Amino acid sequence: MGSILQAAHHTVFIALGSNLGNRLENLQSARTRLSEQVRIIKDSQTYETPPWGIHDQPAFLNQVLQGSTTLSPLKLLDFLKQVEKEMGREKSIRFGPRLIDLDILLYDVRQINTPRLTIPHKRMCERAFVLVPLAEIAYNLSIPGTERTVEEHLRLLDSSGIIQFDAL
Ligand code: A4P
Ligand code: MG
Repeated sequence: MGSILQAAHHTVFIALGSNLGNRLENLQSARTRLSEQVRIIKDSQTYETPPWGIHDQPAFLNQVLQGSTTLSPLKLLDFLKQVEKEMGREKSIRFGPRLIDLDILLYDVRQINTPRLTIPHKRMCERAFVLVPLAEIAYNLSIPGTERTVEEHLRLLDSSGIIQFDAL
C-alpha cells in the first residue's frame, strides 16, 4: 500500500534575469537546474529589457516561469540561491549587473514577510521587466495583497523598450 503522506504541490512564479556573459545560455542553464526541484508548467518568452535601477549597465534578458514544487518557501529560496552560486554568480551591488538572478515572485496565494523573504516579491509591481513576461503566462492572476491583476498593474507601467528576444 502506498503512503498516504504525499507532499503538497505549490504553484510558484519565478523571475529569471541575466545581463552578463552569454545571457541566453545563462537562462537556459538556470531552467535546467531549476527543473531538479521545480516542475516547469509554463514559461514566457525571453525579453530583452532596459536596465532598471542602475541604468549604466548592459541590457538584461528576462523571463518568468510558472512551476510546481514541494519545497517550502524558504527551502525554495535556499535552492534558488544555491543555483545562483553554482552558476558562478558573484556578489554585486544592489540592482547591479549579474550572470543570473532568480527571484520568487509568487508562492500560491501566500503573503510572507520575513527578513529573508518577502512574497509577493517587494518590487515586482513596479517592474515592467517582470510584469510583461508574467502577463504573457498569467495576465488574469490577482497579486495577493493588492486589488489588481497582473494586467492591471502592467497598464500602470511604462513598458517601452521591452522587446521579445526570441524574435530577433
Ligand atoms: N529576498 C527577499 N524576498 C525575496 C524573493 N521573493 N525572492 C531576499 C528572492 N529573494 C528574496 O537578493 C537579496 C536578498 O533578497 C536575498 O538574499 C533574499 O534573502 P539577491 O538576489 O541576493 O540580491 P539582488 O537580486 O541584487 O537584490 P536586489 O538588490 O533587490 O536586486 P533585484 O531587486 O533583484 O534587482 N533591470 C532589468 N531590466 N532586469 C532585471 O532583471 N534586475 C535587477 C536586480 C536590477 N535591474 C534590472 C534587473
Ligand atoms: Mg534576486
